[in-house]
Amino acid sequence: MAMSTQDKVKDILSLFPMQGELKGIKINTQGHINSTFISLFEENGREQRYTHQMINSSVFPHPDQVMSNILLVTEHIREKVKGMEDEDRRTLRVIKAKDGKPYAIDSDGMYWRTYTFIDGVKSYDRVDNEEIAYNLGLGIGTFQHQLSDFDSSKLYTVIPHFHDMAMRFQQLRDAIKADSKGRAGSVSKELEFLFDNEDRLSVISNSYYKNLLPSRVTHNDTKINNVLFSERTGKALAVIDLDTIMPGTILFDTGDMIRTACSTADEDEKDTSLMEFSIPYYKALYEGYLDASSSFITEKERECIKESGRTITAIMAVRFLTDYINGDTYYKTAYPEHNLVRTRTQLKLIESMDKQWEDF
Ligand code: ADP
Ligand code: GN1
Ligand code: MG
Repeated sequence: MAMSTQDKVKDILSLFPMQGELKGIKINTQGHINSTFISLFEENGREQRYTHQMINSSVFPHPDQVMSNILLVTEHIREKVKGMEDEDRRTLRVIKAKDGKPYAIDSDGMYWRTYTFIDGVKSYDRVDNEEIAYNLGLGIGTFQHQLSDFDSSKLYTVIPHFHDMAMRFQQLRDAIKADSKGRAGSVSKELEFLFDNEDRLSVISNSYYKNLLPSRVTHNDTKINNVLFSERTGKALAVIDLDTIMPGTILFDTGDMIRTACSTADEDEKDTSLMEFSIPYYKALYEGYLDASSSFITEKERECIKESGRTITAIMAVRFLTDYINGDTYYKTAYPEHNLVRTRTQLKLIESMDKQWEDF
């Protein structure tokens, strides 16, 4: 009988140097890409939790390069937060395997990594008050600031053209052409909107890939649940999910935080009438972001922040729809229409931004 992933976690634990007795393993289902587990160990009455992740090898064909990037970036941030309160919890800490590598490989050839679990935090899938939005903006701006003197030539480009809208539209066209699940015909309304608006939704992405915007170290996946907030202070403590750290424009990061923090419904809310763009959340987020970033961003970057939210929301719509048409091969899904539901919330969010564009 095939081994369950849960059993595999237990197996893989023996390759890492955790001390004490294993008290339990829980699954975390928040992310769409990796498989995440939390273990609890007890040693001499002291409890310690760890995060173990099986890296998705179809998304990241070179997990060793992903881990090289993560080690460099977390070490850089750790230096920056030395001496600060909660310094141990302000970035991920990679626990190397017993053989000294930042990952271990299981019997199926899958790569696993271990981090210390960051305790005493809250994580959100969306914002429900302006303070959270402000703190998210401040947190992402601070993260970018911490990395503003990092030499980006040290980073591997683990997913080339990750936020390249031209490539994403091409992937959508390829999916429609293949139509491997016969789904393309049922999404003509969504396709029509995207193709009708392709040019205007591609402006920021095209500008970056034509070298018209500064290239900086970019997280590339700054959705709100990739930021952990201190339970005690409410401030952003650590920006996690560092898999996609690569050179990019900081507008990709402002864009994804706007997409996920200025929306009034979840990314997979089925009732799209609940999805609106929230101007109060945007204002709070923008203020927090500028409080941390105004010293290093250019005027042109600042002017593009508003548009960056629409750009990244559109990129997600294209990617979710492409995956729906392809038969859900990229994102984790809980039911057959999941990627279509996600597409529709993103399109509704764009519509709501468009409607209120002059007001924020
Ligand atoms: P994915 O790439 O699948 O999104 P993430 O790295 O974002 O995976 O992890 C999924 C979730 O697990 C996060 O949203 C967060 O809630 C939790 N998580 C991951 N690593 C840690 C950690 N070191 N400490 C606390 N929570 C974590
Ligand atoms: C994925 O890994 P996760 O769930 O934090 C995806 C992001 C998308 C996001 C949409 C490597 O992020 O690009 O914005 O889903 N990550 C990757 O929710 O593709
Ligand atoms: Mg994540």
